[in-house]
Amino acid sequence: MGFEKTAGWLDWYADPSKPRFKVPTGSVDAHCHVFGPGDEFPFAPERKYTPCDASKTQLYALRDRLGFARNVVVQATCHGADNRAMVDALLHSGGTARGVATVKRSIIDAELQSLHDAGVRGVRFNFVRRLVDFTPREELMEIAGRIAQWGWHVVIYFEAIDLPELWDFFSALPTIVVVDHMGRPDVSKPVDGPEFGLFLKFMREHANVWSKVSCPERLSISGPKALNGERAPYRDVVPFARRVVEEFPDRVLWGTDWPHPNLKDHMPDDGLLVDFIPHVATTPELQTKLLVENPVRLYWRENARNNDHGAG
Ligand code: 0GY
Repeated sequence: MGFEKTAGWLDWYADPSKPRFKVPTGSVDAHCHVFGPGDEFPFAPERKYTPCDASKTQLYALRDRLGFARNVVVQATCHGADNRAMVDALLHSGGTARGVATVKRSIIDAELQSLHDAGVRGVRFNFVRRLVDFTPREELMEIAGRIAQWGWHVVIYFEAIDLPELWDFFSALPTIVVVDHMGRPDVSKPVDGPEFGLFLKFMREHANVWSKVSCPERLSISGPKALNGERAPYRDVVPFARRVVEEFPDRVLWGTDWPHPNLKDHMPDDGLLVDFIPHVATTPELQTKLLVENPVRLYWRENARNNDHGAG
């Protein structure tokens, strides 16, 4: 089945630079996606965008190019709750990839078990209105209660402006909760201001909440863009991500967000994006926590030295 990309769609960067920053051995790209290929794994009828193809083979080639060892493949909304492309990527990873699925309340235990066996360790609840239709809170809470029994966690994606309204629901989730992209702060506002202050308070008051310090290319207003050899990109995002890494070093993750759905302005060179990391995790100790220890503890618990942070 041929799919026509959404008008203005930006394809992923074809020939990324070799990063200057050498990531620690065993590093995990903890937020990335696969798209189709559409001929093999059709996009969902309810999708809000139609992307270019971005296959598992292309994802794993990028992993090797950037020097990473493992991936966490997050179900993209263009596949709805049809997790086949993501699961296929996990099954062809030789154990080097874990997954985050989208599931409906109607899923049966045998299907959850089969996702677990493939390497799924979480579900994603998406509150970004341009990406998904509304799902009732009680339905999501029921799913969270069920997946907790598998030791999985919940990944949440929302805009900063919606945090006050979502606070109580998030607080009631019974698992580890991982926030995508620092809850999408408006980085034109001060890092010490009330909006980001609320997010930091949310993390402070909930020891089960983690954050991905990913997606500077999505959040940045002033750049510079990770293009044309720029090794210090997205400087307006740095204070936000650095604050989270330094205050919560044991609860942060980083990911490329490849193949970068829905970017409108530019498509970053993923090699230069990796060079963003040492600006926000400034010591080898912080880098190892961010890229190795934390994601291994969450996604490869059986390999982690400390099992104390597992949910469920
Ligand atoms: C991201 C961000 C976006 C899209 C999705 O699943 C998705 O479609 O997550 C976005 O458009 O902001 O994390 O990939």
